[in-house]
Amino acid sequence: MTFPKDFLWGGATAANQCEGAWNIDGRGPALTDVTTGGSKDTPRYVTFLDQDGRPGKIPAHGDVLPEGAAYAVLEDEWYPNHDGIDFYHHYKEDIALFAEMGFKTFRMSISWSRLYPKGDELKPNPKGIAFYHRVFQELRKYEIEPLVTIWHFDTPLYLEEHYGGWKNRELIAFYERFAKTCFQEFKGLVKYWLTFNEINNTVMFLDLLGNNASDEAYQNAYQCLHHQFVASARAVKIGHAIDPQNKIGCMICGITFYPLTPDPKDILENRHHWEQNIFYCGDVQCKGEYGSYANRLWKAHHVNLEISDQDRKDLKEGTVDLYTFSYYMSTIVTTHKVDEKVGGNFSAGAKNPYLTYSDWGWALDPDGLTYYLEIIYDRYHKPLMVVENGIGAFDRVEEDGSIHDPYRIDYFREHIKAMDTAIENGVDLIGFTPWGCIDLVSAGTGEMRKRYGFIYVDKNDDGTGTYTRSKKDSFYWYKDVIASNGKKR
Ligand code: P53
Repeated sequence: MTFPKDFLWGGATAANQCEGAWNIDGRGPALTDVTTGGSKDTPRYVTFLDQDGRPGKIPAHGDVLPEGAAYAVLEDEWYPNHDGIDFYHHYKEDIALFAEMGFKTFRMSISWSRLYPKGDELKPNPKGIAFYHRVFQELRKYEIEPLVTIWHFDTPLYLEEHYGGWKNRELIAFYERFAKTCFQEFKGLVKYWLTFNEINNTVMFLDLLGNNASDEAYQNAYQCLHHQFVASARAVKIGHAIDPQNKIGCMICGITFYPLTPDPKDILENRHHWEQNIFYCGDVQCKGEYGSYANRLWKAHHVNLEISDQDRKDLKEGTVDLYTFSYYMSTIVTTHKVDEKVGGNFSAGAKNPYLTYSDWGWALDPDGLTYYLEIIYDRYHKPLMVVENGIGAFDRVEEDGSIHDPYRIDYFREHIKAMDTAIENGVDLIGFTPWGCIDLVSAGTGEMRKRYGFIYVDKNDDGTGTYTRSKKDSFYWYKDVIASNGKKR
């Protein structure tokens, strides 16, 4: 038996992908509310009206709005995040189902624009606060420990439009106010916090999307990241001051990188990928300063960062208590010409002949999880948590309503084994919250049919569906896993 006695088994969600109720009870719009649905092969778009009032759209990742345009919800477009799976009105039922599976913890996020509809107000929206109070009380009823992400891809739209988003240093102060409100309001109800979801995506996606981003794009991405690092560090300090019981973590999109060949050039290139995409953020958030290689990364794209002395002090004083990460796949790095490429969203690059791939082109690689856990634990010696993991798949509902998802059970069985191995090898792993424990809107593609849940939600990509929840085979399987503390799997 390797899993510690009080291991935090649970599941994970994010506000913008499950709550819905996008314009109810005073909530303001977030960027995700002007983002359309897409698919594996078609991107999601962000929609706007141009300066002459004509509708238009740009791909959701990387591009900037044309001069004079304003974000807008357009009549003929589909915005899956508007309704999500309507967790806003179903949270009691959903939490009861989590409790039935035996969840010890539930990862969720707080929608910034539900608390601060525009983002720059001085006082929060009481109806927003009240909603999260109800959710946390409900969790407490079942003794489920909340694990709360403060920012999960959902900066208020107003801050994007009127301040230019995270490029602008002013966002640090707005985020700080938002985070402080969370720590104060939910003191005693929440102990585990994550400051920024997959903070490393900002830079990593420039590479993963594979369309040779400009130096300007890198400049912006690194500057945004720096502001988020400072915001995160300041939030950690505030969180600890408000309640010394608080455990606050970073959250990194964990991808395991492998070199394609033994060519030393590939080995070096691979190491540089780890630095740019994985260590860069972890080092700042866990060690409180930029890694020795940071100058090299900046130079490669002629990046010039504004970092003040106060920033450096904040980073040093605001290091995190835990390192948490998502893990879905590994990927291959090479300096050589690639013959066979992986197709799919966020999975450019060479195909790994030793692995199989999900329907969305993500490499299925449990050993990569062991590898990641061991490398990271050795680097930081902080408790780790796998706060996302899972397989997005097409599920079929049988005539009698049952849903057989052996592929999901197989996936988790192997990944739990991989965690078991890492613990055996000395890693301090304290929790596991599989992604989309209840089906929700995909972040990458905006689809419903890319399902992750143990719980099926009757909601479809054409907008139809009753929002009825039902249990998949994996629901009963995961319940046994938790009850046996990982032994029965
Ligand atoms: P979806 C890309 C690559 C790895 C993780 O992703 C990613 C993404 C962004 O799509 O995001 C995380 O829904 C993220 C969640 C997201 C989940 O992975 O594209 O933290 O919000 O839903 C799964 O299949």
